[in-house]
Amino acid sequence: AEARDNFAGFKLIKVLNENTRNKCIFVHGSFEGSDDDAVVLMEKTPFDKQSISAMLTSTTDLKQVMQNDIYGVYTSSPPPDLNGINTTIIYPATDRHIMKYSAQQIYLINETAEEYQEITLPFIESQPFSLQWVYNILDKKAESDRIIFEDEDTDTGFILLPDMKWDEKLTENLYIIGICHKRGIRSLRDLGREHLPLLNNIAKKGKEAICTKYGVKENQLRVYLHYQPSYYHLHVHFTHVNFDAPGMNIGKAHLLLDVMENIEMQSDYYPKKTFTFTAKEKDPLYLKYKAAGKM
Ligand code: M7G
Repeated sequence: AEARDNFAGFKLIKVLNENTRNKCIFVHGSFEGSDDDAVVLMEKTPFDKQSISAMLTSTTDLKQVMQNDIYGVYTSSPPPDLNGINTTIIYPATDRHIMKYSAQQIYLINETAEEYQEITLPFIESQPFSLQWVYNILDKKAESDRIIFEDEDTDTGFILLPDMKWDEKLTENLYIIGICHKRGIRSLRDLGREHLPLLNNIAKKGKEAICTKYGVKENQLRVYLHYQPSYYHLHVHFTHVNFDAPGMNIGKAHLLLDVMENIEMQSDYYPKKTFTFTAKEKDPLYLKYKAAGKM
């Protein structure tokens, strides 16, 4: 898909979700002249300590809302370059994308090893989300200019680059992903002793590269995997400890060091474990558990 200069021809279909605290909104729409769906994710950017003095000047217009004694309330309009909105356009979007970004009731699923084999694995093999973007990164067909670090080894190698959710402006909300070169490791569920060199490598070299490039300390990085992930090609999340990153909740985030230690103690820990994770009510995986009489 090619880059756009503006939202000309965009038709809003529905606001999927909105969060006033995180200051983000997710919408479903379409572009004129096409039947394809679009999902647009918008998030107001955090304040940047470095540019705050440039914002507190005559370039920022103030409009008074009220004045009471010493208390003046205004709406202010800083220049757009100091007051941006991070925007992700997913186009063409599938029904799964619309579902992923919709507000819905969530439920907990307990997944035993047997249920993984009987229910979850067939679901994963039906390719819930395309891995094309992952292969584009690994094959240097997209985002190659954004690569922070690469280890090319086919067994233990990986590519480190900024997550789509991070605009790279502030280290306080640093979000980086490490994607392994080896194909076929779907998730945490597949990991065993044979993957320890890979996990070790990602933990060690990933942290080193991030600390060198962004000047953060090793003990300021949260390093973890998601279960369930959205994309079933093994990848590791690196986020700044000060950042309340989405997807850090109990049941979803598993610290990489804990994962490595559990595997060291018992190689088939993850293939055998019962996982508990959340799923949305319209999530096909939740519907499969429901259809199997498990919910
Ligand atoms: P996940 O645990 O599989 O999914 O992580 P979830 O956290 O979205 O539920 C995948 C990670 O990859 C997420 O943090 C996404 O923001 C990130 N990501 C997804 N896509 C499609 C891209 C992409 O095209 N480029 C980059 N750099 N990151 C992406």
